[in-house]
Amino acid sequence: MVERKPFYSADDIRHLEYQHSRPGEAPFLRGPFTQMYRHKPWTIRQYTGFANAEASNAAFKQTLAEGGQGLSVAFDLATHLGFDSDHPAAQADVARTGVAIDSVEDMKRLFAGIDLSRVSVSMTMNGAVLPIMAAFIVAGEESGVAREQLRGTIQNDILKEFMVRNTYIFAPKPSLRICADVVDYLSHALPNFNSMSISGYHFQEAGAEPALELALTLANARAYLDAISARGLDLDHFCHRLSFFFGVGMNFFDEIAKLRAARLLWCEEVEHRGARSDRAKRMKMHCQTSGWSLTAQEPHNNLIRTTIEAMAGVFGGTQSLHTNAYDEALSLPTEHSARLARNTQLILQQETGICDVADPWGGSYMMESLTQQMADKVRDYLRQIDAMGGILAALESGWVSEQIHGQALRAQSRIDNGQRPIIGVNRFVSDDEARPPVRAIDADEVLHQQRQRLQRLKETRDTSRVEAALADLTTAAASPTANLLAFTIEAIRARATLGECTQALLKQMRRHQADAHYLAGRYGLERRQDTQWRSVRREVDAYHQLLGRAPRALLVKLGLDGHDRGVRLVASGLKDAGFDVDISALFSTPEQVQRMLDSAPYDALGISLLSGAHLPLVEQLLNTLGPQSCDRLGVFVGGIIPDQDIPALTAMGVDAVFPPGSSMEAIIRKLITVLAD
Ligand code: SCA
Ligand code: 5AD
Repeated sequence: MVERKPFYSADDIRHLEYQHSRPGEAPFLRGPFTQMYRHKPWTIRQYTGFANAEASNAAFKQTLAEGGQGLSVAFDLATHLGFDSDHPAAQADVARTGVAIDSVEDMKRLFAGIDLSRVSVSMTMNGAVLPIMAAFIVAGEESGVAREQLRGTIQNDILKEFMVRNTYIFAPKPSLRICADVVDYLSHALPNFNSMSISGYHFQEAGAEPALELALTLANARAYLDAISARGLDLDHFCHRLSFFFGVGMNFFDEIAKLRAARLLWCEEVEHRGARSDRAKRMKMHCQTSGWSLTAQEPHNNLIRTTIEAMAGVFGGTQSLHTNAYDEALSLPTEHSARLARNTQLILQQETGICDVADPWGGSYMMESLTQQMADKVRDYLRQIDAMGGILAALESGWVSEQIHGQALRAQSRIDNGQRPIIGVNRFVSDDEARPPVRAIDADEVLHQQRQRLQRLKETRDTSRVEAALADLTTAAASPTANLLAFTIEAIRARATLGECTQALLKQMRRHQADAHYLAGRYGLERRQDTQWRSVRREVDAYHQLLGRAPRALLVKLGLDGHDRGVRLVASGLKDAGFDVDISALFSTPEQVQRMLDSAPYDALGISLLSGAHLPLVEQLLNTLGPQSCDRLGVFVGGIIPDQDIPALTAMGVDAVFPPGSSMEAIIRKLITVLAD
């Protein structure tokens, strides 16, 4: 958190350089537009996608009918990682965390009956950006919308995937080339489409505090500017289509200050590189309220948290906003929870008067001072990153991961020891809370349909045309000057699938695999004075004595789920409590887990799953391991697991399930009880 004083006065802002600037004027600290929401309120843009194209299309139409003002597509994990729905590695994950898209036919179904020349569409896609962007362009083309009319945003921010979100396909270098190809192509062919949404949100979700979130976002943005400018593209030609994306958590004042500081720092950066037009210099952003800040306990409290976060986003001057649904920590939103989330924004826009004044916090002694402090803190981080040789070097050295994970550990230790209050979790806990209904997705049905559709597509297309287009794409991947988006569009138009395009590229660029890490020592250090923690440590010590060695746990990530904040926290907590701990790489298969288990005498197996695919994946794993291993091991599952799935997991042999919000001591105590049993 940025340092606070008990009160602020004119003395705190007298020296500030930008205090007399106006909204809509460089350096845009006070907002990108003069009139801000008076002229046009932010876009209500709710991230939506599940099951198949038809179901998501219906949800899009509903959102537009009920006050949504733009669309935002959530794709499933198979699509993110470049697998068609019939790929063996993707089976458990199809359709769960977003919509399954295999071909341009699916993309056309996704937008059927929606006028793409009028509604702007954001697509959160990074790994498989080429086939998805290509499918969108061809879908527009075939529904009669000219490229110049297509409006929207492609996330196309691969660097943060290597740092946190983990939906990469290729290694960083070829991935950067793909990003630049997309920006280059769109800047000429789709002048109204934002070619990147450079994201801080996922850093915050993974544990970064606001200043670190902003610093990493700007550091990545600099790397993109370097890569794109190296092609000779003029900043004034493409920069206004680089957009930004931030998370907004519960740290109300800092979040507003962060968004104001972000515009200031971006303007300075772009000016420094020689941009002339205001369009290039003004940062535009989307914000999303924090998923991490929401709790599985007393989920209705999340409506209140989201409202407060949404207000910070709006006071910070965002152009577009997603408000999370209150059942976030339980499953994907239901129709009802999605409606309430959207209404939160409609109420802010239409009932409160908040839109009447641009930058309402401008001139506040505290806010101006905090904005400056935030900017200074971020500049400090940027200097550190520069000193390491830039963000790619900082990433490779492990510094980025250590910073984020270190802050996540600190937050967790402060929640676990009660210093950071979370109502309903570590204060004022209720024992008779009602659990709301959650959305269930029939993933098996979607899987079946998608397979049939793929088969039909492959039967009816011109195979030789597809093969030729894919061969051209492979050749283009070997030639640094070819634009890969242009070649992918040809393949997609010929009805090549997303998986086939990815395969064609993989002939030249191998699939990237990262190692898994966690930090030891940090969590225990934060809690060393705390009696609760000491007593848990004593229990682990006693068990250690009994075994004659430290208890040993293997923590694994299965399927295509790349969310690893939870598994890394638990690994650090167990280690500091006295366990020996290993964690698997992401995307482990049951066979890989079996090999790891065979390599050392493990006592506990922890499985982390936030993707909704827990039932099939845990079943597959435990079947592969067989009853003997399962009986010998304590088996634990953590993540987003709806209550109604717990009996099925128990019947498979799972000893305990830990939902979001489980404290470290609750997890460790349960492990010891089960293992000692
Ligand atoms: C707007 N305009 C104004 C104005 N307000 N002009 C004058 N005065 C004002 N006050 C103009 C703009 O310049 C623009 O025109 C047009 O009106 C539309 O406004 P906009 O501000 O550009 O708004 P929008 O079209 O909504 O675009 C917002 C933004 C875009 C630029 C931020 O990139 C966007 O929509 N991003 C959304 C990203 C997103 O949804 N991501 C979801 C990630 P011109 O275009 O002519 O300038 S979900 C995720 O990643 C988390 C989950 C996960 O999976 O991990
Ligand atoms: N639909 C709606 N919201 C989603 N989120 C992730 N996937 C979806 C989806 N398919 C939201 C959750 C999560 C954040 C990253 O995005 O709020 O925390």
